[in-house]
Amino acid sequence: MARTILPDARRTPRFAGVCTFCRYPLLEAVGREGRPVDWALYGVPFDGGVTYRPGARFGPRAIREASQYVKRYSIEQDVDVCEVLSLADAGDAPVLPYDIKGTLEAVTAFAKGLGGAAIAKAARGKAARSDGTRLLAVGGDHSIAYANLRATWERQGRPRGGLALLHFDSHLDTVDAVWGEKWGHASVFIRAIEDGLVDPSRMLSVGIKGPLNSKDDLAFAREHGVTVLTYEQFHRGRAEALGEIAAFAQRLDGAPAYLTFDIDCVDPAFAPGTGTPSVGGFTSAEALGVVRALRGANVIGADVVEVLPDRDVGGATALLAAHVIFEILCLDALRVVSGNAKRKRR
Ligand SMILES: [Mn+2]
Repeated sequence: MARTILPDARRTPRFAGVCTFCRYPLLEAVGREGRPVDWALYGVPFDGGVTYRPGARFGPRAIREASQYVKRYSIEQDVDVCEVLSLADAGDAPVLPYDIKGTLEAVTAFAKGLGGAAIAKAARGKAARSDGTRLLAVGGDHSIAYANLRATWERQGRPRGGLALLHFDSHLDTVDAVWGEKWGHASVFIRAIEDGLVDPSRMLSVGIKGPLNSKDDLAFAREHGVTVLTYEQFHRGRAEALGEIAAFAQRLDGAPAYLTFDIDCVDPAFAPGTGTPSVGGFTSAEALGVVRALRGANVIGADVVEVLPDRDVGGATALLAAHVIFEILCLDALRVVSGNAKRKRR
């Protein structure tokens, strides 16, 4: 029996019904076959952390709407996410539109309570996965990643040294403060590293492009040993860059890794609906390809952020974000399948 029961598209067509992410059931509606869920997807309708154009608070709704036509089987990865994983939409986290820090605390508390028991505690349980519910946050601006990262890290039993981070973005998001604000969307990873949630020596930033404020913008990443792969490096040698991404994932050797995907790493020609656009980036196909290249990574939490529907054209950006979510879930489904295959062989 499939772990995720979808509405039958022949009875309830994809254009009918109440929108949830990819038509996954609402968390409270998940039947016994799917408990505890493997992934709780939730929206964070917050854009109080932006430094340029606001509007990403409408991202979760737009992505839910765009995700109705995301199907369940991946040709490229040869995996059916609904067969393998129990997936649910947990609704939206509470936000305080005038308060970044307060929002991050509220979202963290919400996310910590979602789905099955924390991974460390659930290790002895008899759940299909036996390691609890993983969290996928849909933004919102990038500041919300801190909350989902913190909740994930805590549910992992606060691993010392922090989680590995697979980061797709135009920007490094390691600016100490903007206008005196230390929790905005440009400062997420400096805070996450300072607070021990992320291990910078196991952080990969993919798709970085300029122009930057100054050369100093790169200093924090360089000094802390972050691996940076710019879009231009990818563009000049695609096979080599994909190999580098795959090798990075392999080197993690199953260690828990968090994936954060800022849609602005995609060229605004393909993803115009974003708040801090930067020209010359991944095509839609390339964006899916770089996520697929992480095959084998143990993704224990993720976010997809910075979709700004008011600037979107024909819903292209929200649609791409929905497909990026699918690709992230495929990575985890693949790991489950390969883990099951190994157990059978023994
Ligand atoms: Mn970002």
